[in-house]
Amino acid sequence: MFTERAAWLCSGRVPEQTETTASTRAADGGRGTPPSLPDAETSLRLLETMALIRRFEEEAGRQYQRAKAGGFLHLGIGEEATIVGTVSAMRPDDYLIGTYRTHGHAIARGTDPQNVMAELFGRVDGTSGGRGGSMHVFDGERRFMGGYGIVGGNLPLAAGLALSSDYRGSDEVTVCMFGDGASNTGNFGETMNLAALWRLPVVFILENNLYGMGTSVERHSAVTDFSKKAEGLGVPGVRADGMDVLAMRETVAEHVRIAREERRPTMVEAFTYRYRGHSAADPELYRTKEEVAEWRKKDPIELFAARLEGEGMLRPDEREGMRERVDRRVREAVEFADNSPEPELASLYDNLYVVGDQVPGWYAVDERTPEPHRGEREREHAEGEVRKLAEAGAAYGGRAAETGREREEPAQPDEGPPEPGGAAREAEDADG
Ligand SMILES: Cc1ncc(C[n+]2csc(CCOP(=O)(O)OP(=O)(O)O)c2C)c(N)n1
Ligand SMILES: [Mg+2]
Repeated sequence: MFTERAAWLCSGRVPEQTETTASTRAADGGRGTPPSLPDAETSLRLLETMALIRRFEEEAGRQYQRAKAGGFLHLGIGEEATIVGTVSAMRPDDYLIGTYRTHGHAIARGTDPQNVMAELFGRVDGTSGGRGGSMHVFDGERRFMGGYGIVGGNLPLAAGLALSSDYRGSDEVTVCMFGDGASNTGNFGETMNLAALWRLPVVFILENNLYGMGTSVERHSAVTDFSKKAEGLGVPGVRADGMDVLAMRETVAEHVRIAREERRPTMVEAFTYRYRGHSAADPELYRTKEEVAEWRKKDPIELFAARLEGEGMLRPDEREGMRERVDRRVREAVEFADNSPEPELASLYDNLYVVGDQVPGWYAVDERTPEPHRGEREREHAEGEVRKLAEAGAAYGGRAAETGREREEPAQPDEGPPEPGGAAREAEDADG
C-alpha cells in the first residue's frame, strides 16, 4: 500500500516550517528557492564524497553477504546528502558523533575507506583496531567520535563533548546525529535539557528516515514533527530536505554558527530515507516496494549530478571519471582490508573496561576516578571522588547558565594545558 504520508514525503518538499527557529534563508531547508551552488571545486567534492559513500556501502553489503564483514551491518544508502551536507558545514576541529549507521559519516569526515573497510572485516588496520566492527567506527584524529550501538546513547556523550569544549574555552562545536527512533529514549530529554540549561555549543541532527527498525514514525512517536520535539526543553528546531546536499549544508552551517557564536543548542530534522533494510537481516515487511521506488526518484546523488550538469559544472566524461575513481578506491579498500591481519590473540584484553581484579594486570577506568589505574587497586580509590567531581561540574554549569556563559580566553601556549579540575575548583570557590 502506498500511503498518503509517503506521497507527501515524496513530493520533494518538506512540510511546513516550524516557527521556533532562527529565521534565516538556510532554515528554509530546501523549500522555495533552491540553495545556490557553491564554487565548482566544492560542488564536485560534495558529489564525489556522496558517490564514494554510496559505492562503499554497496560493497560493504556485498562483503557482508560473503561473510567477510561480520557482526551487524547497517547501511545508509539514500542518506548521503544528509551526511555529506552536514559534515561539509563543520570545521576540522569540531566534533561529530553518530549511531551504528556511520560508515559514511567517517568517510565524509576524511577517514580513509580502507580503514573503515578493515574495521568491518575485524582487522588490525580498522579504525578501532578491528574490535568494534561496523557499529563502532571511530576516528579521534578527525574528531569523529563514533559509532554507538545503543540507540540514543550518543546523545549524552555529545553533551559531554560540547561541555568539554566550553570548559576549555574553545569555540569548537559538537554535531550529534541520531535517528527518529532515538528521540523516544530518556537520553533524548535529559540531553536536550542539559544542553539548553548549560548553553552547550551543540547541533543535534535528527536523521528522520521514517522508521525505527520496522516501526514507522506514526507508530513510534506521539509527536511526528520532530523539529518541535525538544522545543519544550529549550532546544528549537527546523526541518530540512535531507535528500538535498546543499539544503543540508546551508541549514547546518547556520545552526553551527548559532552554536559557535550564540552558544545555543538547536536541532535540524533532516527528511531522508534509507533504500535498504534497517540492517542486513531485514525482510522489510513494513513498507512497500512502491514507497522505496518513489524515494529513489529523489536520489540525492542523481539529482545533484543533474543540477551540476545543467549548470555546466560537470561534463558526462567527468562524471564517468568520478565513477571510476570511487570504484577504484573501494576496490582498493577491500584488498587492503583482506590483507590486513587479524588482531593478535594476546591482545584480547587490551583497552578493555575491566572492573576490579577480574583480569589482573590490566588497567581499569571507572566512574569513581578520572584517571586509569591498575585493576587490582580498584577498591583502594576513594568513594568520595565521584561526588566531588559531580558537584564541581554542576557548579560550573550552573554558573555558566546564570552568566550567559562568559568564556575564558584559552591558555597561552607557554602556560601549558589547564590544570585538571582547575575551572571546576574555581567554580566551587565562587560558590562558597
Ligand atoms: C537502547 C536500545 N534499544 C533498542 C535497540 C535496538 N535497536 C537498534 S536500531 C533501533 C532503531 C532505531 O531507529 P532510529 O533511531 O530511527 O535510527 P535508524 O536505524 O533509523 O537510523 C533499535 C530499536 C538498541 N540498539 N538500543
Ligand atoms: Mg529512523
